[in-house]
Amino acid sequence: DNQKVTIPIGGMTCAACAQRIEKVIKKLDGVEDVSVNFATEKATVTYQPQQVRLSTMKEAIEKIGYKVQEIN
Ligand code: 9UX
Repeated sequence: DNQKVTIPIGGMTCAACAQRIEKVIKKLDGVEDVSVNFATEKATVTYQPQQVRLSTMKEAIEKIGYKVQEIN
């Protein structure tokens, strides 16, 4: 079954930042849906836990220059 997670993201300074992040997360195998909200500074991701790890998403976000806060 898929899982849904909310990832708090720091460092977004415009709405296009949210779109940049959506683009890199969407590219990961196992990610089914992603929505990044600039106003709330959160990404909501639906994914297959057997195919993609949270740490992989975190790395992808940090690689393009944003910060990931604590994930529960
Ligand atoms: Mo525009 Mo948001 O370069 O980083 S996408 S401020």
